[in-house]
Amino acid sequence: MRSGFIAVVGRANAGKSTLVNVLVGEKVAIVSPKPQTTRNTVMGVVNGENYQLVFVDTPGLYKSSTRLGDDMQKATEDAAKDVDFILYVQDGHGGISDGDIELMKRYVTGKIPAAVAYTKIDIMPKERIKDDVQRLYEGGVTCDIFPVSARKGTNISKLKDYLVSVLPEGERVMPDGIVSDRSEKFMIAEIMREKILLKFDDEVPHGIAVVVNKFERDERGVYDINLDIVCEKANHKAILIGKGGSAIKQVSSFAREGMEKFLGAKVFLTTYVRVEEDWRNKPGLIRDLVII
Ligand SMILES: Nc1nc2c(ncn2[C@@H]2O[C@H](COP(=O)(O)OP(=O)(O)OP(=O)(O)O)[C@@H](O)[C@H]2O)c(=O)[nH]1
Ligand SMILES: [Mg+2]
Repeated sequence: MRSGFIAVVGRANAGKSTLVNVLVGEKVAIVSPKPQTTRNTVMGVVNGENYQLVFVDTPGLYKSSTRLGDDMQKATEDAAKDVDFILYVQDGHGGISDGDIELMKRYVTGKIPAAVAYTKIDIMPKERIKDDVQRLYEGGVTCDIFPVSARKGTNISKLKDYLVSVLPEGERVMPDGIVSDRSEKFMIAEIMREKILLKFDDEVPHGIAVVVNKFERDERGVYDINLDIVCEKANHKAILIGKGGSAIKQVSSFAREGMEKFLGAKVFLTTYVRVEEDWRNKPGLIRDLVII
């Protein structure tokens, strides 16, 4: 039996959460085309007959400009300290800079065994893959490198088999039947945030937090969910609500569909938008609005 924790780290928007979801075979983390989508570490568990992989998805690495951003960076650093293996995710399609190589080497140190998943190969010229891998090795990256596509599933089972083979011998570290360490309520808030990230542009989605006030299931199996969408500026509130409430109505309906899919049941959703000025720089509010 092999089992252990694998921290999945890399730059913001590299494709970490998408890769974790496809490796786990279930959606445990939200995904969006915008950087800084993931704010919390999220575990995704894969059970096999003679193995258990526990992935720890993390907030992406970036130069933060808020207190929340600093906390997220610390959460990633901490998560990468106490694991059996580090899977560093590099966006192949985005091209590799010297800065990428330096950052990668901070996690691929030899202290904790590591590998690189070089992802998004479905949207880049195949000829570049070999050159980039060569560049990483020449730049001093000393671990195995796996070109993959999470979207198309390319090399995913090869990567999974490899991860099983590098984990230590030992019993399961998580109880059977658990796919994530996060609650349904947490995922509901995240699904709302995901749809806001997808629908709104610029700085609006980055200043959003979602707080679930009510999460109840009635005797017919219908979920009654009430949540607050917290934004950091009055003009963001106006954008979120839209003309005559059209924007919030549309995004809520989109989110409700996502929640129904996730819960496998009907959802009755009510939402309320409120402002907490500059909350991303206020530790008390960060604690209340984001569980890091
Ligand atoms: N074409 C393609 N797109 C991908 C692939 N993996 C991820 N993406 C896209 O890349 C974007 C970012 O994906 P995420 O999984 O949210 O990235 P992340 O690294 O978790 O981002 P943060 O949580 O912000 O750090 C999304 O638009 C994904 O759909 C892939 O293998 N191929
Ligand atoms: Mg993510």
